Amino acid sequence: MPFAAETAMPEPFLSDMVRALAAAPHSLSPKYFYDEQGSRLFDRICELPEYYPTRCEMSVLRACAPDIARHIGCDAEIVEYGAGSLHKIRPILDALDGPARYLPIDISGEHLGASARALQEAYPEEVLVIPIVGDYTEDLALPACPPRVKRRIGFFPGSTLGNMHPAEALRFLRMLRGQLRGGALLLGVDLIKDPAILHAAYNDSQGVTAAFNLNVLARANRELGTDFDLDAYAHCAFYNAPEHRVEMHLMCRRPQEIHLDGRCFRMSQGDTLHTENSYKFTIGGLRTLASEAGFVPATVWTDPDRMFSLHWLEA
Ligand code: AVI
Repeated sequence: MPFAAETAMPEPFLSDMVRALAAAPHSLSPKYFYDEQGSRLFDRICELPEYYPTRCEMSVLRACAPDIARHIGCDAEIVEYGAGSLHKIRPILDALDGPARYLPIDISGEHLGASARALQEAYPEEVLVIPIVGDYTEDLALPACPPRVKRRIGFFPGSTLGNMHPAEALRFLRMLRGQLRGGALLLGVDLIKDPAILHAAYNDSQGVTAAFNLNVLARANRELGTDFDLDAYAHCAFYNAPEHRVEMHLMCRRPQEIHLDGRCFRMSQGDTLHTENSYKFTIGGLRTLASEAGFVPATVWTDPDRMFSLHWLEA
């Protein structure tokens, strides 16, 4: 769950949706995918045969855990940004040699609390779990490290960085560097590959990604009282090669009138609502971006087919 359901703080869904409908081209932040229903659909996406990123990243984490654990060392504090269900930290905790503090940050307090309790029970000696409810994209004040903690290590898996525009990604990485100075960031990003593989990953045969995309309109109908006709929109996802990104849109199949907040908006046949960018990286490109943000790029781990990469960036 990359951007978690907003149980902790309200977001300006109404004003962002008004803006998206009023201005052409129409575009909305992907953070609005992740209400309860959207988060469930995203969990299903991660299990799909065509959606390789989660599987490939987990395989790298498992295979390289001993080396990653050596980089982390003992008496470290690990901060996971947008931690969700706390699955990806487990291979690392299994390999760590010595106690650690683990601070998962997520905006969905209830889900985070339950996941943190389960993790603490599974690793009673190895780790102290300190969940932090908040929006990790904001510069949160993290609790001070106790004296025995040697370094703070950030963990940002899942290629969620790819859902940010490059300027936003740079700003975000700069903020992380400030929080992690003297430590490091373990960052997972998806790599550029055969467009056919990318196309299949975002156009799965079971239609789960289509349902995930369309759910943002269903969510608007539920929460904002809009009257989107879901049958009038088609899921549309394609690789934009010059921009190195998969784009997701909802394409209007016939002219629509949408009512929101006392206003009426029109969409014509063929108009789209741009709902997500998923940038793909080269290893060199990511290292350049990280350097611009003030990190010193070091070790890179990938799967044998170089589908996905994990980067150790000294802060
Ligand atoms: C969360 N994020 C990295 C996913 C991605 O691949 O960009 C979200 C997603 N969108 C469609 N499928 C998965």
